[in-house]
Amino acid sequence: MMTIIVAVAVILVIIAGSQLLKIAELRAQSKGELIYEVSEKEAKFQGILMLVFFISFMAFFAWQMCSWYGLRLPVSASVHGVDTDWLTGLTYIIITPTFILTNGILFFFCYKYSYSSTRKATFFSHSNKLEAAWTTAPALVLTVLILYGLSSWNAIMTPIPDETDHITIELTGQQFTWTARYAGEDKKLGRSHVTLIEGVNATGVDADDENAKDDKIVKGEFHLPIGMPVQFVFRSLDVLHSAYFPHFRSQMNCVPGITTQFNFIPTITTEEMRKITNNEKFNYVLLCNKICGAAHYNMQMDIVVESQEDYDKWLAEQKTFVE
Ligand SMILES: [Cu+2]
Repeated sequence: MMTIIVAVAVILVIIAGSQLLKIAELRAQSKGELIYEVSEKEAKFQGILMLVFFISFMAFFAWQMCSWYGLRLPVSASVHGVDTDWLTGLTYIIITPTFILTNGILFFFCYKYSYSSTRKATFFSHSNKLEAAWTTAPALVLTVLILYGLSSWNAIMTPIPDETDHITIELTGQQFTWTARYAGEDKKLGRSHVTLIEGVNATGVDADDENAKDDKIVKGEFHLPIGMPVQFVFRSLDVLHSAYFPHFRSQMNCVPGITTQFNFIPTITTEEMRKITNNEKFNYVLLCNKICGAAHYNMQMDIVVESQEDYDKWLAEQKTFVE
């Protein structure tokens, strides 16, 4: 009943409003006023509002840059990350002035060329020169950015060949934890399948596979030796997760049923990064960057980057999958 009353009231208000408008129109017409014409004064006022909006928006932009600049990530701790940061910086150097200039002109013209009864607009339909200029310039800039981006992408997405010295780590995501598996001496991860998940074998490693015998499974935190290429392989046991390494500028989806991969070379140890960030408690982290459920925010694992010596010592303490 209440709904019907509200609906009727809304309809009545609309009808009353339209009747009032009609009365106003009739009154204006009877006085000989041009009711649909925007006056110069109104147009100028709109133009000033446009300028005020643009200036406030730019002030807000500047304020954000100043007050949040310090919240950026520290210097990249991987080889390719330096390239990625450089590319991001270059992109900002190109798009920031372009954005300010084009929008500045747009809003200023709204003000400067607001309606005037004494001025007639120029009719300008086409210019091949202008078309060519504004097609070529962005095309050139984008080609440079994309080619540079592709070369960085290929560097981390091409699997490390067997003959290159490296370590292989498999990261398995499941609600809401990560498990790391080191490939061991043979540098080959043993087979694994979800159907083999049972009891302590939480990621379904095939114990009968020769390659699996020296695999080491690690929870809580995992270690990386500095300067060593690390081949990562990703799996998921339930839903989509995303392995995000903010300090190494890397991220890859973990997809149920398939493996994904990338590699990077860590360049700064945890100790060094603590000095750089002036934060004794600093730790590299692996985060989940796909909202995967209620405790998604807590799905993380610490990463320790250390010297080869310390890494070897740590790895020797870890148990192999098959004792
Ligand atoms: Cu997740």
